[in-house]
Amino acid sequence: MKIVDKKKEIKRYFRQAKSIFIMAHRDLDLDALGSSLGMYFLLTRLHKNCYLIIDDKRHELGVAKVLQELEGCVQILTSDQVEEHLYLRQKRNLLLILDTNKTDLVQSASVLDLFSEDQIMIFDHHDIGDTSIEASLRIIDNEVSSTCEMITNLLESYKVTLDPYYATLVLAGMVLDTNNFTLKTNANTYYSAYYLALMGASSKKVQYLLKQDLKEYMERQTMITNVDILNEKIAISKGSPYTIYRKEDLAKTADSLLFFNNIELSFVIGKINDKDVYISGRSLGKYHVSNILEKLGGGGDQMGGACRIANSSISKAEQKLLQILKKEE
Ligand SMILES: [Mn+2]
Repeated sequence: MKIVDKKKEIKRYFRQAKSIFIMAHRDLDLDALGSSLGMYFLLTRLHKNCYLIIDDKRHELGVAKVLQELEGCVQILTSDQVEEHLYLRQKRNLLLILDTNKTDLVQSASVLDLFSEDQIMIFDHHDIGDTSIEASLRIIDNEVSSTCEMITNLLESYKVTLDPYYATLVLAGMVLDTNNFTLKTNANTYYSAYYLALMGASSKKVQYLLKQDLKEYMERQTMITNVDILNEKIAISKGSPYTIYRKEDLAKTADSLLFFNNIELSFVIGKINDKDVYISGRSLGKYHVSNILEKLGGGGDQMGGACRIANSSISKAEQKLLQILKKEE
């Protein structure tokens, strides 16, 4: 469903609301944060009282930079502060869920209980699943590159322009989710980037926000070198059994594997703590990642997903994955 097709309904919801709370997924990335801030400044321009709900204690590099640069410019609440900030007339509160649609992935699931279904709106580009949040307006477009692209379309329909700094943040989310306009990129994606550039979005600043940590990069490169190729099109990389990885690094490595010749599907297996092994999967579209990883208790959508295998070694997890892949082929 395209966001522009729902323009009227969105506008009606916004018109009725006094206080609007914006919540994205846990472990904010630049798409979640960029789209949240794009939405925030659109709504403040419409004279709404807005809040971002952030419970994350630690942030990835780019997100940390943005939050530091914006200190004092944005009303940020933790989930336990939401109730006291609700507008007195309950009906005029609105909760926007961005860049996820799942109960188990939002910053705080308990916040959902403070709002009724008709006070919740979802803007997302991931598939619906078992744990999707009930909301009367779910704008979910899994064809679009990023939530930031959706927000750009919304900005355009409102004819609202953002300050260059904020336009840059929205562009950063798009660059991140498309891996520099290589994944899920179509004419509308370029058009949205163009539209943000017209507002003064700076690609140089985007590059600064997306700067990486060299050590983490090298760890990912090491993982890539430990790769097996199945049927010439499925890449499976494994981390060192002595290293604890961040989930994002496993996901980024799986992203990178898709850049190589013939690879249609990629998996990266690594430890995320002493006991648990995590598998991150990515697909160019031919294979459905979540259909595969659901069999191991995970989830996701066609293009990407993950699962956690408790009390396992990397090789045990790999065996389980290989069994499923053999059936799949
Ligand atoms: Mn996203």
